[in-house]
Amino acid sequence: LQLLHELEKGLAREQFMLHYQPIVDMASGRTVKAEALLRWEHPLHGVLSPGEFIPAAEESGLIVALGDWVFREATRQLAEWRHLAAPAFELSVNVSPRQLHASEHAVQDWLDWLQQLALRSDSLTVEITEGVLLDGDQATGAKMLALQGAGLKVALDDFGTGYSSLSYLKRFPIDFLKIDRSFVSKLPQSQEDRVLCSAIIAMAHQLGIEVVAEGVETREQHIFLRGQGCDYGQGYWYGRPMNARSLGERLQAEA
Ligand code: G
Ligand code: G
Ligand code: MN
Ligand code: NA
Repeated sequence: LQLLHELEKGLAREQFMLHYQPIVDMASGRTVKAEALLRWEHPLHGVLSPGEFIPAAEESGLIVALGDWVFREATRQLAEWRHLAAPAFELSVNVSPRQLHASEHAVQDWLDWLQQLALRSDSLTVEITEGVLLDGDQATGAKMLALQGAGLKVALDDFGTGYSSLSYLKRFPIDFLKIDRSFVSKLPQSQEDRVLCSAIIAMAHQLGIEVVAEGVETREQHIFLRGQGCDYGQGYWYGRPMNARSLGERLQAEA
């Protein structure tokens, strides 16, 4: 209850901010996208990460307002970067199950907002985790399809860690899958993880899905994954999550 009150106050007082982690095109090495990651600059407790407050926001329903804020802030920033530095740059935002389920008009509201910003809907990717549809929730699935129908892209986050990764690929026209970092961290030494990553990449490509490797921390991991044809990399090797200004400078330097 206390936390819920704090969350409401934090939203009203603009204590939330987005950090952006670069996503690099493996073949060219260029920063072609970023994932927006939510932070709460709490006046007493310092910077809080999503794991510390998203569950409470979901339970209370405040996730809808918070998610709308994330969407608007990320797209406003994206429009600025596309205008100033990188006309083809793209962003990913994370969307939680509860948010999709509860947001009555979100899809149309978001499309209107993109139009106001003169942003193409395919410049934005919505990242969902497998949990989203595990509920067997028809309404949530329908919302995802509506987002895709409107031209937004969908990424399946943390791929390989849930029960239903594969059936997901069958039921939804996924654009990207993000290999969970638990499959990447022991590359290239682990023979099992080499096999799993190669197989995931090959399977995705045959289904017309592009692949993002998460948690790439070393040059050797980058080289191995690039050699397997992985499309994009994200992780400390390319860059940590950073504030908007730092990412803007990076985009300008690469332009
Ligand atoms: O950056 P960090 O390691 O703290 O992120 C942890 C997790 O929080 C990520 O896996 C991500 O899925 C989730 N997350 C980050 N930003 C958001 C957001 O804006 N909304 C939701 N629902 N989840 C987020
Ligand atoms: O679940 P999701 O992929 O949305 O979470 C992204 C989270 O992973 C972010 O909180 C980010 O801080 C973290 N992260 C990003 N790159 C790396 C990395 O190279 N290594 C590790 N250990 N964590 C990372
Ligand atoms: Mn994510
Ligand atoms: Na992930």
